[in-house]
Amino acid sequence: MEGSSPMLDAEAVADLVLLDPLTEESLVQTLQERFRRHDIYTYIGNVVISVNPYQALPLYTPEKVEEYHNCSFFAVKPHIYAIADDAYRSLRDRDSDQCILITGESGAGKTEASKLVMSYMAAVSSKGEEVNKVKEQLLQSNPVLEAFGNAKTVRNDNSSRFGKYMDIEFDFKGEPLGGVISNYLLEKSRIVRHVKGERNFHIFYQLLAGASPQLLQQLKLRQDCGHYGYLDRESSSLPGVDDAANFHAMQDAMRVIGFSPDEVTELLEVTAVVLKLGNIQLSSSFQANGMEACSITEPQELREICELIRLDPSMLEQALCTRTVKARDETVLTSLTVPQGYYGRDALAKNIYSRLFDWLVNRINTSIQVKSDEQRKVMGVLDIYGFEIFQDNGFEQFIINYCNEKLQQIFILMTLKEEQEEYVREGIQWTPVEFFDNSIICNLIENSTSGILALLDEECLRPGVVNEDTFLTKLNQLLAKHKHYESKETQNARYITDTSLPARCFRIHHYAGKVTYNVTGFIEKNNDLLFRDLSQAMWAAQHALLRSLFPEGDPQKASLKLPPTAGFQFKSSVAMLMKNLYSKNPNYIRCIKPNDTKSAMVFTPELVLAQVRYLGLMENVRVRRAGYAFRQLYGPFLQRYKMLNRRTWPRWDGGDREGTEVLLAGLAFPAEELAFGHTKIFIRSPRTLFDLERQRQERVSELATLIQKMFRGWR
Ligand code: AOV
Ligand code: MG
Repeated sequence: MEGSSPMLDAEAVADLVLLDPLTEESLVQTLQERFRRHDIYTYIGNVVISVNPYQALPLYTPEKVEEYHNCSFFAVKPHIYAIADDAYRSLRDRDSDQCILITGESGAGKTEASKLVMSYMAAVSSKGEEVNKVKEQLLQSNPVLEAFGNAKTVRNDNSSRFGKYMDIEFDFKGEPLGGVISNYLLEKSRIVRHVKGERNFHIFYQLLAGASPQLLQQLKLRQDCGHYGYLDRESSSLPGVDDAANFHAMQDAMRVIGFSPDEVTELLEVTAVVLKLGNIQLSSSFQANGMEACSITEPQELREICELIRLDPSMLEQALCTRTVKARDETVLTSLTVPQGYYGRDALAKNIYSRLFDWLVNRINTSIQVKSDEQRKVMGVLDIYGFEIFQDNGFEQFIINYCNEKLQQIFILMTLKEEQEEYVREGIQWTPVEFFDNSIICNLIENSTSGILALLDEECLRPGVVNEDTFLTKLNQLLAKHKHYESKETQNARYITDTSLPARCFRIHHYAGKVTYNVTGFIEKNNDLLFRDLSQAMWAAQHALLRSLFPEGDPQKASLKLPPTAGFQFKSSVAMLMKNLYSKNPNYIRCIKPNDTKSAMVFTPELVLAQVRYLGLMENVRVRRAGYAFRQLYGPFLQRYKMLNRRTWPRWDGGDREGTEVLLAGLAFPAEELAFGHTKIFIRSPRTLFDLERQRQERVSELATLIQKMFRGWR
């Protein structure tokens, strides 16, 4: 421990708990100064903040792995490996299940962080043929899921369009046995529509660029992206991304995971069908009875799709252009209008793809699941979309932000719980901490009778004319008094300074800021309905995989019960996730994106400040140092500072705790600044610690001068 401590550089403290004074400004400045020095990692206690460097830094070499493996958390610079190592050792040696929660906005580095954590654990756990196979399978799930679940967006060239939680399971020796992946709400609207400059999911471009001519022929595809209505010629290729190479890597990964060649073929056939559905063109014609009807103008694409899925083309044609309506005992075939036909076609494409994605996750799980029933310990890794505030926010943002609200809740509660437990363990008096409890906002959204999701479901089920306006009116009636709810209507009733709220919108005051949601599309997206004729047609296909995706298409099983809504499903899976996380010891990685241009070395303070707020970092620091900002085991503490007291320097022969007491008694700090726990010394304010450090520096130079003088004397 020579020279300055990696923790205690006053200009750029490595642990923000030691920030003095603590302001949003000083916090951002510290991150900026550290970023300038390529120190992209910073702590808040045992939380890691990671600022995306947008360049390859030499931080992840095998030597770095060695450096962090088995070292003490606070003896080395902050690093994602340090938290991974700490979590891994707690799991292995203290038998405590862990979870690693990675949050941050789009492009902040969550997915990269999750991969770094996984590869670190693979590197430090033991090696053996069987274990290596498991590790390979776990790691190779990434390229497969990224091919199907990631896409280029304006914010991130490799943006995850789904939430992912992975449990990695270990045996008692700390060797990985397998895992389970859960996925949350894939952004399936991307299949049929994407913003200019963005792309559809990677897999389509990879397939067209990387498949051999034979494979393309087998899938009845053309290599040209521009041929496909769901793709976009202009942004078909990305600088620095080799879609063809990624396709081959993805195929290799599937092989490692254990997909059979037939399974891969079936998977790609269904993928091709989705792409081809986008090329089905409809036009209107008039029936004999004078009614408008919709018909398919390009039968070639339809025929090819039906060859791929082994279905009678007339059946698919009928399902795309008409709808069976049951009236009493009669069934009547009514013709769809052209917009209805396109709506059905797109809904079908979205449904096939999102169900295919679920199938893919399940299929990977079948390979990586632990087969034996031995005792296991679990490390969960959560890589989910961060808080989003756009110009226009819809149902997707509402759902994503709800999830983040829940994660913030669990974050505050668990950090507090952990603090409290440490104080009890150390025998130190715990004084309750004031903090903002966001359960009031969670409740506004998820309460089972009066929450926004429940009211939306109610509206979706109500017979008669339902539309978003009646939904909004209902929200306004029932939530007018809620402190965190606002809309044009309710604004009149209360004194609100900001009256910029547009029509058809409501606003929620989230912990991270105010977000205005436009209700357009809420009902349709929540219902997520597929015409029954279409699911029945899919079920009738002889393609085993496709057919298995549409069990409700079986006419025998046809029930009138509506499937659960998208909101309801999401709420249930979030509740399950929270329960799972609560049962584990949390470790946090909070990612920050330093600029909007994906540039190396550019740090835009205003952008970072906004994220510091979204992530609730100030609240985090406050909770962390509500009692004592700094704590350290007696041994290392005494070692570092013993030179400040003649009774403890150069040697102290007693115990570490007594030594620390003697040392500090000689320094005359106010009594309330210090607390002596069973194994650790606690220091209340950062100032006291810096004072100690300054005195130590002075003493070090004093001693150095002394030694120099002695040298001169000898010469
Ligand atoms: P995200 O997961 O947080 O966004 P990613 O992990 O995909 O963000 O990171 C975005 C890009 O930033 C990567 O593709 C890398 O180019 C770069 N990057 C991230 N972390 C590092 C690092 N540690 N070192 C070097 N480059 C890095 V999203 O999934 O869009 O919410 O939805
Ligand atoms: Mg991601």
